Amino acid sequence: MQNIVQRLLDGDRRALARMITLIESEVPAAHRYLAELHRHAGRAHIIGVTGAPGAGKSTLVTQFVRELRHRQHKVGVVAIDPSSPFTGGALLGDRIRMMELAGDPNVFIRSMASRGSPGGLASSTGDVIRAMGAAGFDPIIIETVGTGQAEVEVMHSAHTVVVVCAPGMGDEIQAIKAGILEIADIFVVSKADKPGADQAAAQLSMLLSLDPNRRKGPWRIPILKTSALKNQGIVEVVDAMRQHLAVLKESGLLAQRAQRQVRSEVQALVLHAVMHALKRRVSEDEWNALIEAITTGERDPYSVARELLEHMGLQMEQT
Ligand SMILES: Nc1nc2c(ncn2[C@@H]2O[C@H](COP(=O)(O)OP(=O)(O)OP(=O)(O)O)[C@@H](O)[C@H]2O)c(=O)[nH]1
Ligand SMILES: [Mg+2]
Repeated sequence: MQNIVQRLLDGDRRALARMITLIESEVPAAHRYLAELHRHAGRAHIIGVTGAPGAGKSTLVTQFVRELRHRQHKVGVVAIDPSSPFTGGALLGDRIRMMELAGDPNVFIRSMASRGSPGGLASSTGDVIRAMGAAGFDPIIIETVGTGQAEVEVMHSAHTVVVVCAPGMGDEIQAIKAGILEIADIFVVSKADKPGADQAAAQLSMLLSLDPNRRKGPWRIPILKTSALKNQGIVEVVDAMRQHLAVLKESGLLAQRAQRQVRSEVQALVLHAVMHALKRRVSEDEWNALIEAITTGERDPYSVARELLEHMGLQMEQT
C-alpha cells in the first residue's frame, strides 16, 4: 500500500483512482499519503467552471479538455455531482465525447458526489486536486452547479473561475443573485447559436459595469460567447484562462491566494480534528443532556463550550 504514493507520482492511473477513493471514504491513511504528495503537488492551474443547472457547463468542459489536449496539456477534470457528464448532453453527443476523452491516457475525469457539509466537500475536492496535481495533471478543471454554498466554497480552490450563463434562461440574473459575480474571473455566454445570446452578454456587461469589482486588480473580467453547436469561441476562452493565470503570476496574486488557501486549509483541519476528538469523548447521551440543559435555560452555551474544551485540555479565552 505504501508504494501507492510512488506509483501515483509515476503517473499510474489506477493508483490515482485508488487514492481518490481513499480520500472520498475518509480513510485516515489518506492524510498520510497526501502529506507525502504535498511536496509534489500545488503547481497545477485550477480552473473552476460553474453556472446554473443546464447552462452548458459539461459541454464546455469537454471542449476545453479537447482544446487543452491540442496544446499538449495533461488535463484533469473533477465533476461534482455527476448528474450531467454521463446522463445529460445527449443532444449534442457530449456523452460520447466525454467517453472518448476518458480513453485518453492524458485525461483523467473523476466525478464526486456533492454530499456532506460544505466544508467537507471543499476539503475533499482540495485533496483530490492535490492527488491529481501530484500525478502530473495540469490544468485541473472542476465543474459544479453554482447554486449552493458548498459549490461556491469549492470554487475558492480554483485560480480561475469561469461562470457560464445560457441565454433565455433568466439565469444571468440568478447567477448574480447567488453571489457568483464576485467570484467570476471570466464570464461565458454559452449556446450563442440560440436567440438572446447578445442580450444576455449585454445584460451581463451592464451589470458588471455597475460593479467596481469588474476589475479584479490588474485583471479585466471578459465576457465571451461560445457555441458548442457551431464549435465557436472555445479557443478564446482557453486563451483567456491562460492569460488570467499569467496575470495572477505576474502580479503576485497567485502567491497571495496560495497562502490564503493554506491558512484556511490548516484551520479547517484543526477544527475538524477538534470536533472529532470531542465526539469521541462525549457520548451521544451526554450531548443530548447538555443541549437539553441549554435549551431549558438551566445552562448556557458559553460555559458548556468552555467545559468541553477544558475536557480536552484546551483553555478558552476569558471574555
Ligand atoms: N444549442 C446549443 N445547445 C447546447 C450548447 N451547449 C450545450 N447545449 C445543450 O444544453 C444542455 C445542457 O448541457 P450540459 O453541458 O449538460 O449542461 P450543464 O450545465 O453541464 O448541466 P448540469 O451539469 O446538469 O447542470 C444539453 O442538452 C446540451 O446539448 C450550445 O452551445 N448550443
Ligand atoms: Mg454538467
